[in-house]
Amino acid sequence: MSRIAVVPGSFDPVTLGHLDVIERAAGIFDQIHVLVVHNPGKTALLPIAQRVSLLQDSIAASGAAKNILVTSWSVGLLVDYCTDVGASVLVKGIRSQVDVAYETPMAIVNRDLAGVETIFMLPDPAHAHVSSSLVRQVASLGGDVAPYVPRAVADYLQKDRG
Ligand code: COD
Repeated sequence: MSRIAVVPGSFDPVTLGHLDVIERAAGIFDQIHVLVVHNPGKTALLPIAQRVSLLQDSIAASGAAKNILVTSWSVGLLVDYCTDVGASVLVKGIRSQVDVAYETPMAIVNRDLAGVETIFMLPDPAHAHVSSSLVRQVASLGGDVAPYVPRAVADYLQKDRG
């Protein structure tokens, strides 16, 4: 049986930290579904379709695309998507105690609701400080985001700035 894991996130935009978790998960599971989900608690920078496109370009450029599908989900619970596609695992990156506190209740509820397990993956220390919100802030103030994001994202944000 093919083991599918879902790597969900806002990915607004995808960072090198996200990409590292996605690539490592792709080395463990048969199939990875990278799922772009709107987080109502955050003010969005990029439309969902743009985030999907930047993820696809970044994953293709990294050479890890073979068993990775990128899509989005806007209807209902995250675990509804998992049930629909037959995924039994969610993979989340954990950078700090703050991430643990945020993710733990969701992991327990997702198991209660649908029997979907959550696996927490520690970050590569090189990217442990990187977040999409940091990237959005640096970009909005005219700084260079290239050290934190895949090339496709840096080019897109640079172009956007004109
Ligand atoms: N290194 C490693 N991991 C990282 C890094 C990094 N540098 N940066 C981010 N991550 C991890 C995050 O910890 C997270 O696990 C994932 O990557 C995605 O991060 P973001 O910031 O893109 O996405 P979030 O945190 O806004 O998550 C959005 C979700 C929609 C996935 C989340 O809110 C969620 O799981 N919602 C559940 C909705 C639901 O069904 N609720 C009801 C039951 S709980």
